[in-house]
Amino acid sequence: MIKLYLTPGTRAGRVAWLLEELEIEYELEVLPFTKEGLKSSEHRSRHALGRVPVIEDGDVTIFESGAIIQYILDRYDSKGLKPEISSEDYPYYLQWFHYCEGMVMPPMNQIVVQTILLPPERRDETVLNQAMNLLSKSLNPVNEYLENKDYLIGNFSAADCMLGHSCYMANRMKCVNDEMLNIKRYVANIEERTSFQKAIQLGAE
Ligand SMILES: N[C@@H](CCC(=O)N[C@@H](CS)C(=O)NCC(=O)O)C(=O)O
Repeated sequence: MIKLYLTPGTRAGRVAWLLEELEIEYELEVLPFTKEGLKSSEHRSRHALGRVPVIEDGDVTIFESGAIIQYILDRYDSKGLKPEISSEDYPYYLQWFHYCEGMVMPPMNQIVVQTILLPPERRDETVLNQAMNLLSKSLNPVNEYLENKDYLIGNFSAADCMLGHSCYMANRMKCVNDEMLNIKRYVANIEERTSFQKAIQLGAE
């Protein structure tokens, strides 16, 4: 059985969300967002940087949310959450799947560092403003693409577990401005999904 190492409120929610959508049974280990929780030698043996998500599946231990999601889709029944390679949707599925960690998360990471992780005396407003600006620019093409769409690809796909989760987080951090109506609507669609609700509540009880 897959074992998922998850810290509440993090990217690990993407993997939990996919597992819930696919109705795959999994074991959960919740690690607190603390030095003891993530930087223990035990967790560093799974991920050298002491980060989440990580999954174990038999002899396999794998990290990186995107890689984990692809792995699960390829090794388990993907239930149509990944378009066929020959389909018209496939290139755009790949594009948005990777746009998440490639373009949206770098400024988001910086915003988290500058607003939460650094002690107030080490925060830099210029760096924060640059990151906010870059995040907004990175979200613009997503907002445009979502015009007249409920989800990125078809009725729902694993690209939503990646980029949709980032849009949800950006919105929670008040980084989606009021003009990005399509992203606001998209996040509302995501929030209605039972699997998403379950995934983001994990470890919070
Ligand atoms: N690109 C990685 C990023 C992993 C990552 O940075 N995870 C964060 C949580 S969202 C983490 O574990 N942070 C702990 C730390 O920075 O010490 C992925 O997509 O899995």
